[in-house]
Amino acid sequence: MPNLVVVIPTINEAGTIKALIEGVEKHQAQYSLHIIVVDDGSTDGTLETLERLAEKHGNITVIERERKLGFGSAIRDGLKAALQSDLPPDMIVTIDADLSHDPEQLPTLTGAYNPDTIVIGSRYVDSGEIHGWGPYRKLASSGANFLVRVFTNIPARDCTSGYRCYGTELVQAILPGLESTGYDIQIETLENAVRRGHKIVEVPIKFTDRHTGESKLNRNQIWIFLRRIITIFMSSGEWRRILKFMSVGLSGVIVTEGLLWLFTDFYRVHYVISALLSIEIAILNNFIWNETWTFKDRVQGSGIYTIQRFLKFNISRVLGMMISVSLMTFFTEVYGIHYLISNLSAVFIVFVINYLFSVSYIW
Ligand SMILES: Nc1nc2c(ncn2[C@@H]2O[C@H](COP(=O)(O)OP(=O)(O)OP(=O)(O)O)[C@@H](O)[C@H]2O)c(=O)[nH]1
Ligand SMILES: [Mg+2]
Repeated sequence: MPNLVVVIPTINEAGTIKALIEGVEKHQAQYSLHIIVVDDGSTDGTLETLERLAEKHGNITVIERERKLGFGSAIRDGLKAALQSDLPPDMIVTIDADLSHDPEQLPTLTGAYNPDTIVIGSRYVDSGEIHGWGPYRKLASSGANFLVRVFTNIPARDCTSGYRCYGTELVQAILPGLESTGYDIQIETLENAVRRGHKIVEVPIKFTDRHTGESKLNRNQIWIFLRRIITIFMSSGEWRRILKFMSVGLSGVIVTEGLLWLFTDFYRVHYVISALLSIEIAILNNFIWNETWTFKDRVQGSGIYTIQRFLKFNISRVLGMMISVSLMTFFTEVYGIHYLISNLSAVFIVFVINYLFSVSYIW
């Protein structure tokens, strides 16, 4: 039977903590189970409920902290305590206390366990579900994950999910380097793991919005999260990808101009045909460089998947050119901007769109 420690951060979760813990305890037959609750000064009866549950089950430790020290800090303290448990854990699961994460799905997460892996209970893989979120929460969550995808090298769809199963070796490796006190701990853990060559696996979960209790997620956390993305973007060298993408774009311009000259002046092809031919060859040139250099580490699948990526790339470039010409015409005709400046602005806008599209939908 594997040793499992379940870490639960809480502040005022009296409405759900009992059901959650009973739900976890149901799996007693499957694991040698230990539960660690990290509470930040609950005043609604959470602690009293926990006391009763601890007496009943005998495998619950409550770390009582006097005031709100932050979600990330609670997770770090929970992981640290898990490593120091009497029975050294094989794996450590983190789960929210508000029943958004279904304890029934614990075996789904631990089933994908590996000592050097983080298993994410994911809402954004096939069969993943979200119940009860309005459009604003959906947009905020997708937006956060989109930014992580674009600006970091974390290969996961649901980087903000807190339902996870960590291999113990992995926690031992990454814990000393963690510093987040807020919700940004979610991406800090993933980035640290990726940097050390550990793996990330996602399994589908059903996520349900909290029915009781108050959300602890405030606006301030959004800025802290964005700051963490920028820190990772700079420190992981992810910014180099943009420079690579830019140089590939420039190589495409050189290829187009060179071939245009060659076909038109040397082979006497009509310059419009030459242009079409050279543009298509330049697209192929750019694709090959991006596939084998810019996004080499993100390439998933070969053969038919490479062809699919090429088709997406090809279509996006043709659309990009059309947008570019339309924008240039618009800036020049409607705003009376000089056509060279219009062109430069259009090229810049399309470059940004192309990059975002490439990084999020192609590679
Ligand atoms: N100990 C501790 N626990 C926290 C802190 N902030 C949040 N939590 C707990 O962490 C879990 C996740 O917090 P939630 O408020 O549910 O955050 P969320 O799921 O992003 O937001 P909602 O959608 O409103 O539920 C819950 O169990 C909280 O009680 C904190 O500062 N300290
Ligand atoms: Mg919640």
